[in-house]
Amino acid sequence: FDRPNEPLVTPKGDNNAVFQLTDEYLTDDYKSNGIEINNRFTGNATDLIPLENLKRVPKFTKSRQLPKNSDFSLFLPSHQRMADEVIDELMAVPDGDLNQFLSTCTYARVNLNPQLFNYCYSVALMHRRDTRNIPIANFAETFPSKFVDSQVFSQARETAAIAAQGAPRTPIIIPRDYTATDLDIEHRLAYFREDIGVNLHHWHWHLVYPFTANQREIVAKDRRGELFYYMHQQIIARYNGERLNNALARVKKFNNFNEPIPEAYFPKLDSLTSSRGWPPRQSGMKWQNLNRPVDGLKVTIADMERWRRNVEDAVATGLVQLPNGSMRPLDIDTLGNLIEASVLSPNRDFYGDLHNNGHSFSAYMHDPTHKYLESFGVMGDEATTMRDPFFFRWHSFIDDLFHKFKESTHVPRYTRSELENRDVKITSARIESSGGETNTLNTFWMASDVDLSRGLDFSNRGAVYARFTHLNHRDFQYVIEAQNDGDANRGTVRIFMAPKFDERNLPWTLSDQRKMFIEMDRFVVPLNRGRNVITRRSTESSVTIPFEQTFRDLSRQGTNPKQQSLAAFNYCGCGWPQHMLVPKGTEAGASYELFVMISNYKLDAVIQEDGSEMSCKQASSFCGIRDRLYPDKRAMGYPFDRPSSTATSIQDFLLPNMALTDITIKLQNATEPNPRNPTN
Ligand code: CUO
Repeated sequence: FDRPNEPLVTPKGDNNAVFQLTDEYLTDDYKSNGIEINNRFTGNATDLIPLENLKRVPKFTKSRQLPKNSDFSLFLPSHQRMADEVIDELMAVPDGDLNQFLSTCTYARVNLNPQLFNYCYSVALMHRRDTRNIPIANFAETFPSKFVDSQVFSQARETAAIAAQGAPRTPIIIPRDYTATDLDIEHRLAYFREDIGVNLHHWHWHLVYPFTANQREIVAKDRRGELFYYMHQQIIARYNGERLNNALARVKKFNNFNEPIPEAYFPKLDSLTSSRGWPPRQSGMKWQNLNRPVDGLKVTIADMERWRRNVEDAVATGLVQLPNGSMRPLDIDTLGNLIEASVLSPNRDFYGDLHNNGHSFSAYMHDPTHKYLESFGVMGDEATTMRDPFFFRWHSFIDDLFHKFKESTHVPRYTRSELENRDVKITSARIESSGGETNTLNTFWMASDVDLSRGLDFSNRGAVYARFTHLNHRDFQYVIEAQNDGDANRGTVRIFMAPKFDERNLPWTLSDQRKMFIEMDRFVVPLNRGRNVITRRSTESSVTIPFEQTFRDLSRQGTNPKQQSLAAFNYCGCGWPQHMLVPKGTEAGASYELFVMISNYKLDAVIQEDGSEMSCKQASSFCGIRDRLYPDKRAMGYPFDRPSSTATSIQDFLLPNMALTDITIKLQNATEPNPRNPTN
């Protein structure tokens, strides 16, 4: 299943086949035309997987209509309906009957578009009781063409064809600047927008939090609407901080839907599914009314403006209109579902599908009516959308709707008792870098290898590495000293960072700076009576997953497939990549403020509903915990999610249980090879 570009067919009755397919599984192409089918695995197969006759053969009435060489996007209504249909079938196989499940998946894999299959299979693995501990294959390895320069692939094929099996492989170098030059100022942010780990995180987040499915419980996860707001708000905050580090102003929200868009994007990606290039977007293009029957997409800019007005009314009045005309109070979770829109939106007719359609408008500016038979641009795919500068302009517009709500009178300001933690006082907070410096974070560039071979249809097995350059930082730790004059108890440590100055190099007002604070970590600690020294390593962050988890560090797993799957076990891919935890900073040193708070755990604690084993809890700040309640009772982003009633600067905001420390982020503008690279 991990090799989407290879057929699954094997000759009938071949006992060396990995998948022993019977006629039932074969598509008409192979069933009746007399082609003699070679078994690609003959002689190599050691583990045989017999398939059962299906107790229920899925019809796949809608989903079969998507051609196998078509690209797939969840933002398209017709594709959503296809995915809903397939997910229903995969979920309908009785719990515990893994042979039937595997056989049904095989049938789906043989008969359906590979991208559609991969999405539905991943959702099913994640949501079925009997498969929830099975790791999802790394999407960048399965579909590498969504993540790396298309020129890599012809070189990769050459390498695979020439190099002998088992011979050492030299990596193919992906240049750092392959999508544009610095003549385009937006290109300064390419290292952020095109980072493989960042895009994988975003894709994985949407896989964990689908906005559509016929089975409500797949969508209706704890606070998923609020998390849609918060995770994307943090992406915008991080991006704005990076812009300041690159001498650019914060991103301008896309406010006028009829305005030409100056930021262009030329992705230089090819789709290996459709064998076509991803369409570029030129400077000065505009949104156009969309009428693409093939995608089930008929939506006008006037629709978008109407939905926007309705959402803005809900934000201004603090009330949601229900389909029967009655009103109910608006909350942040409902607002998230309503704007996205997910199937939990309380009134989809009235509030429409604002955010998702924004992606579609942006993705189809080059062919709004399907006149040229063109597919969507990168904005139309959750795995590629963050590459485009326009993603951030669109999501700044979305973010601003949420901020307007948080700034309205419908969201009460925090009282002092909601912010303070009586008896607890932070006496100092500092950062110790592994390089030995205090309150300085060190960033640099690193060259790392990814294995592309799964996503490529090579006959010659073996790894094919691509070496790409990404931001990284030296490990560090926080050291926090706190005095507790009360009884022993617990506290939640909340760590944020923001640039100290705005784009004009002036100190921030709190109303702006609060939107710039990026969450670095959040964790619960015991507080003894008296003096406490809390240390926490940067690698333990509740925001990130380790590098090996983002990229599935093959170098450490050996070549034995069994070893590999063991090492990949418990792999949960949602989480901000650890290598992007720290903003780039500047060579001269960028001034940042480190904010640390210890809040009262009694007001933070969440009682989980059941005691089942926890999995995927690492990156809980952005991804929640699988099958559990979001592990913090406070509003997401607390204490910066809403304006302060009194403070105008961060200094005014501080209470004894908080601390603010000046820190510097220094970039060493040189590239180091990743010591874990298998090709070193
Ligand atoms: Cu994540 Cu617009 O929701 O891309």
